[in-house]
This record gives sequence, structure tokens and C-alpha cells, in this order.
Amino acid sequence: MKKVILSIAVVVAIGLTSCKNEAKLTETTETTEAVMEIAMAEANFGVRGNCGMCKTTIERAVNGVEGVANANWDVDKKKIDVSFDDTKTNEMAIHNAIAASGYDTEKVAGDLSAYDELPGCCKYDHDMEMNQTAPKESEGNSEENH
Ligand SMILES: [Cu+2]
Repeated sequence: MKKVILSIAVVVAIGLTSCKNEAKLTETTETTEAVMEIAMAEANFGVRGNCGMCKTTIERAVNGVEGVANANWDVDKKKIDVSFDDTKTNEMAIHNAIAASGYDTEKVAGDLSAYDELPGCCKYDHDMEMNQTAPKESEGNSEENH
């Protein structure tokens, strides 16, 4: 168990570093931002989680999907904003990546064995309300009913 936690901590540390580097890269390429923007699709949807460690795990899972440019999970709203290249990936791939890391999304239930390996503080309540403030522009108006 200790081994697992240690390796998670290492991966998290690496993840954090690479996230920061990516953020810097996008800042320095401001001139091409307008061009990039056109190719980028946006998605925002509910994801359950408790704390900053959940945020790291969720965002690392999303950033691991090829084509994802940016991911930001809001701990208060239980909601993630993702921008991605829709020629390389799609919203369902992002849902699946989050679910594989153990977290529930609006569309896909989190993998239970991954959930079991989450640190105690991250074992979120499966009945938790997600997406606590609805986004103004929702792409999926057809999935209001669950
Ligand atoms: Cu957590």
C-alpha cells in the first residue's frame, strides 16, 4: 500500500511539473493563439472529487489524452473545463480517461478498482452532486435527463 502511495506521489509530482511547463508554453506562443483557438474544441462537464489531490489526478488523466491542450477541474463546482483538438480526440475519450483514473463523470462511472486505490481523502461520495453551476453554453443539450 505504501508503495502504491509513493508511486502515486512521484507521478503526481511529475504531472505537476509538466502541467506548469505546458502552461508556460501556451503563454509564450500568444501570436499563434488565434489560429490555435479555431482548432480547439471546448468541453465542460461534471466530475466528482474531493480535494486538490483529486484535481491533480483528474487533470493528469485528462492531460494524458492525446490532443488535450488544457484541463481545469473546479473543486467547488465539481466540474471540468477542457480544451482539446477535436481532430485528435473527442469528449467521450476524455470522459473515459477520467473514469479510468477512478472518478465519476456525468457520462461514465469511475473505474472501481482505480477508485479503491485512491488515497482515503479522495474517496469521494458517489452520490455527490456534479456540475453544480450549469455552464452557459452547453454542447449537449440533449442529455439533460439521467
Ligand atoms: Cu482528493
